Amino acid sequence: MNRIFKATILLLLLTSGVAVAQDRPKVLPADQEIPLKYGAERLGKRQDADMKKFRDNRLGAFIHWGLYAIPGGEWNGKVYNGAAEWLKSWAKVPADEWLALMDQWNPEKFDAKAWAKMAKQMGVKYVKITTKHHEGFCLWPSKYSPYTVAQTPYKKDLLGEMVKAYNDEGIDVHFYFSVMDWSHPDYRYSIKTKEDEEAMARFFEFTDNQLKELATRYPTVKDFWFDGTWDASIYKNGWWTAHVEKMLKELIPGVTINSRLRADDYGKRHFDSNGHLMGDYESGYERRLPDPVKDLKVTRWDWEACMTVPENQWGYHKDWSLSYVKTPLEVLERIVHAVSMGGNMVVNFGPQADGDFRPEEKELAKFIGKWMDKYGECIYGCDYAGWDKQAWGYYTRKGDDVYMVVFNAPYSKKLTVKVPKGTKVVKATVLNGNEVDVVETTRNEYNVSMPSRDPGEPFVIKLQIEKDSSTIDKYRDALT
Ligand code: H76
Repeated sequence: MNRIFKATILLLLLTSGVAVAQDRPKVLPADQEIPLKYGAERLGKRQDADMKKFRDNRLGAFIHWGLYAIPGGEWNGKVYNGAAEWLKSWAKVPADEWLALMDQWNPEKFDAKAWAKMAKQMGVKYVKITTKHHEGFCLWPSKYSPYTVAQTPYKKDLLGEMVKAYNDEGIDVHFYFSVMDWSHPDYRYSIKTKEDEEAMARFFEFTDNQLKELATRYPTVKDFWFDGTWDASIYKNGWWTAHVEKMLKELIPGVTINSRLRADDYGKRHFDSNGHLMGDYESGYERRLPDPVKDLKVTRWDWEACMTVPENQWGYHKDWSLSYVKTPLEVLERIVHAVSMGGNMVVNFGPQADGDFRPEEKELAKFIGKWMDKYGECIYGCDYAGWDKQAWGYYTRKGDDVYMVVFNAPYSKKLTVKVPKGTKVVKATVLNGNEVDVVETTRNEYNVSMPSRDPGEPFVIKLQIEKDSSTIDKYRDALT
């Protein structure tokens, strides 16, 4: 009986797939580590100024813009519910037919300055732009591909316009780049023959050229975020992923690279065979947040999550009624939740083919911006606080300032705060508001009074703390 029960539980765990956080490799004791040529280049977080900036930015926007915005999820009269940027694959459209969409690429309403203004108003500190998604269409006039914006009626360098406009607003630009390229005849999913090997060698050279081109044409780029790196042809060539990281870091000092690019000598992705993160930050959290225990316990590294607003639409899809669409408040909660666990959050936008944003996205950007304007202090430059999570919401922290971000106001109007031993709360102030009462109820526990606020808006209370010399400031598991 017991055995059957255990087997059932195991089966449930195994089959629940995505719901179970991916297992982290164990970090081996140093003397048991396997020597690797293409493993992690460093242990622990990068602490240089560029990485700090990446981390302090905390809130970013994703822009998924390419030919897929034209059909918007519909092909030959049929609407596909799958991700719009994958429509070529869902509807089995041959590459030449798909790439013929280039003749229709002419975003007349595109206004880089207006886009940058929108991002600025939303409070994002960086924007990740799809320079080239899986379809292969390049938003810059790449001299290595016939499928670029230069060969469309629009003609101009869209990427260049964006980089300039965002940078002019003080917003960092990150490049999304899909290695997998459906437009390129030399791309292989796996290597089975000598011919495949030769084709893939040419493909790597082509990709290197495009990356060098991006890095030299747009030297203010701060980050490369690689995608489409999950095929055997790439992860079995870990040397190439290590080479790309090195090449970009030589071309752009300080640039950051996501873990998704990387594979080691044995084809291990993200984390090498010794359990160490490759690249500068973990980028496995797509449409989900890390599990604070399973994912973040082993060691602490930088990470960035990204999320769609509907369930799974990155590129523009004409029908958002086909899946649940997160409310602006839900999006906000995920941003705060990410920062409370020590990560960054990137919110996705899929602009229309005409260069405008759909009304839902404009509204979302406004909502987030309004809140960030008032309460951004608890997001930018903030980190995991190391205090036990309470049901009212999330803590973030900047040095000795601890922020309570209250999403669920309790009926009692008292917000419980449990502090680590040796820590005292000496003052509580509502951000943009008044001081509120703090009463010590029992050892290491306080009640913070709720201010009277608009119940529809999460608010923030800043706690000033004092620590005695016995306090050891160490990270604890962020049980959320
Ligand atoms: C799967 C996949 C891709 N990764 C996301 C960030 C989107 O670009 C999606 O198409």
